[in-house]
Amino acid sequence: ETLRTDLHQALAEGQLRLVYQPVVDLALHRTVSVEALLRWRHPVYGEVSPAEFVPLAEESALITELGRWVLAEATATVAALPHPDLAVAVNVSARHVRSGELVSDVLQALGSSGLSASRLVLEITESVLLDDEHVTDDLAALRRLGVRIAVDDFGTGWSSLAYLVGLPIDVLKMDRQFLADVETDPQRRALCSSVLHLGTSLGLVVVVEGVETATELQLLRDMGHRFIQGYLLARPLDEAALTTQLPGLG
Ligand code: G
Ligand code: G
Ligand code: MN
Ligand code: NA
Repeated sequence: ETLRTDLHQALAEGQLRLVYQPVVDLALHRTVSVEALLRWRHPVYGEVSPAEFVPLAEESALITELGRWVLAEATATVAALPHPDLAVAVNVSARHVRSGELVSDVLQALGSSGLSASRLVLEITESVLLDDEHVTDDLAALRRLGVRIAVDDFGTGWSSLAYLVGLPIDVLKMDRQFLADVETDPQRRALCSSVLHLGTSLGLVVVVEGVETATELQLLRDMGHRFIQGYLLARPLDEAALTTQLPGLG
């Protein structure tokens, strides 16, 4: 409860920052985008995880304010880098997507930063896509501007892929769960490979998240998979490290 009050202050007093985790293209051997991830150093409690404070912010309109700050900060930071093709992915909370203010907030961030729309990816969770038409209309409008839409924390089922057909999306981010047991279980491996190929053949960019071991990486390479993110390749980097430590870029 006190944490939520403190969060208002955190925004005002600059206690929040973003770190950026690379997404690597295995075919081109380079970083193609970075995912912006929120960090909060609380003056008393120290580092508080967004897994803890984002849900608190989501209970009120504070999440929209937080989302605007993240959009502004991430677009400005990446626009200022000496990497003209690097994209940035921003996590957008369900409540912000549903607020009806996302399109204008994105336009504002792009306008202020000078970042081209094609370099911005918005990560949303799949449940938001099943909402009403207002949400899909807004997402379609963002795509017409050139912004890409990613489905975050995507699961493993064929059925869920089927209902995504026709929705205004560009990227699938496979949850780390998707890699569970692929090293040891041939059936899990076959499922993983099939879903990756199906997603790709539907015209989507598929990113596998949470790649932690060299064996997982090799399996994904053997499947012909291209886009991965995870501690094995790079941890989230602070802004200063972005100019020097991007795999295959700096
Ligand atoms: O970075 P980390 O693994 O601690 O993130 C934990 C959770 O918080 C993840 O679900 C992630 O998507 C979410 N998260 C991180 N940064 C942001 C952000 O800027 N906005 C929103 N809405 N969620 C975020
Ligand atoms: O929900 P979302 O996918 O946005 O959350 C991303 C979260 O995953 C962040 O908190 C980030 O710190 C975390 N993360 C990034 N790479 C790895 C990894 O290789 N393993 C694990 N366990 N978590 C990771
Ligand atoms: Mn994400
Ligand atoms: Na995810």
